[in-house]
Amino acid sequence: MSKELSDVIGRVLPAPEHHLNAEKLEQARKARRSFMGKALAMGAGAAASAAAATRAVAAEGEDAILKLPAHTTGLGQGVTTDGYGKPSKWEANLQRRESPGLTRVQQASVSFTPLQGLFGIITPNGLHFERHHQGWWDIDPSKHRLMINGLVKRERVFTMDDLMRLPSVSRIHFIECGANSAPEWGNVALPAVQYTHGMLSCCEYTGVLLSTLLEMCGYDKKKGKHVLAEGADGSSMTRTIDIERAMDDCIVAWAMNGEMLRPENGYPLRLVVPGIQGVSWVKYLRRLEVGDMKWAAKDEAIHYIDHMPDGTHRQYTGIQECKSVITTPSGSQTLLDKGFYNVTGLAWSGRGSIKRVDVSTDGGRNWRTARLEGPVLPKALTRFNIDWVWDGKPAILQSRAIDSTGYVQPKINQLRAVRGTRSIYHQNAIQSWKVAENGEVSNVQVY
Ligand SMILES: Nc1nc2c(c(=O)[nH]1)N[C@H]1C(S)=C(S)[C@@H](COP(=O)(O)O)O[C@H]1N2
Ligand SMILES: [Mo]
Repeated sequence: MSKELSDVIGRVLPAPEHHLNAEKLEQARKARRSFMGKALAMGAGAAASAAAATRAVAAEGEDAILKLPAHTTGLGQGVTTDGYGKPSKWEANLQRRESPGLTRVQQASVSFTPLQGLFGIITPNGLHFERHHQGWWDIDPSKHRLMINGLVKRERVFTMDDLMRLPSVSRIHFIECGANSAPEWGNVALPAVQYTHGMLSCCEYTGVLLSTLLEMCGYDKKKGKHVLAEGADGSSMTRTIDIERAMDDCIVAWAMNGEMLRPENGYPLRLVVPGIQGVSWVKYLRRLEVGDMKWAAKDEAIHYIDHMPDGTHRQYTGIQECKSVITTPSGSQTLLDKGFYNVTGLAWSGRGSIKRVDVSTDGGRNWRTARLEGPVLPKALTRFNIDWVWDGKPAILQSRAIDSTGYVQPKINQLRAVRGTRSIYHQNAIQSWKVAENGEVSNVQVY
């Protein structure tokens, strides 16, 4: 980083409900006001006053670097062998949360990933979003079975041990609930990216390719056109997958991010359907049936359909189209001073890999191309970063992703022109975050 850049670097105050209690938030705001006050009193120009504010922070910090706190002089704690390792206590507010925009019936059925607090592309297992149609279970793997039946030469029932002996693959893919960002259809401005986009996660999955299992069972290559996947929970979750997709990149997975699946995410077995909405990623997978027609199960005939402007319904619209969102700065965060910011976010496409991400800081009038951080993988989240110097004036931050098919992420009004406003699913429009003069970031729509 250049000297100039280090002089003007800004600070982001994380979203209050995620990291800080109200008292700390007020302290930080007061501190900000007093820095800005000092800087303005010096009568300096914008950059100079930001630099002065930054030096005020640095000067405060020097005291801390000169002191020797107990952790530099004492004996630290011994190794942690009592149970599963945990994050730092200072990170305790980074959690999955219930959305303020959803009413719960008996118990909450969705928890959202705190995208604003994550780095890179992998979602830690303890922060993976959850969506349960009928609650989750911790199923005994020694009793769990997977049956493959229908249009196959050899119907089979597998134990977990049988499955885990087979040739396995490990691949990184995103999972996004089809209803992610749904409130934006009706311009319900949820306050933070955790709630607007947090039904989205990305993990490395390990399991046996569905194609390996179908070949083993001798599926009917002439008549077998579809595969039905069924879960072992009370939701009767059944979903149809086309045979081409089933034979392409679907995984019958037992692990995520190097360890066995978490119970919330389908332990001990789930289907991974890369690029397709979360509902097809059947958890607690217990049966796969090869058939010659689509099943039109309840979760594909009544739910997970798109209401079109002409009154018709679209069915089997599983693909998650190209989409992106800026995760910092994002709604409910506060920019503490003018100056340099690393604007960062995520982009993904159910049809392939991300080719380019453009970022605008003026509501879509001007665009600059962001840096894509590697690895850029198909049907996986891609991290992007771009430099920005905030001049302290109101700004609107947006990102626009383009995938390997050339598809460009639409504006909300472009999407509404085709899809109307009564949909729930597949809302992939450009997200806008407004930065106010006082540094507060909020969710707005730009047409
Ligand atoms: N058996 C079963 N599979 C399921 C569900 C469920 O309720 N039961 N929910 C589906 C939905 S709608 C989504 S978005 C994803 C959520 O996966 P996650 O809870 O691991 O995030 O699982 C899908 N698979
Ligand atoms: Mo979902």
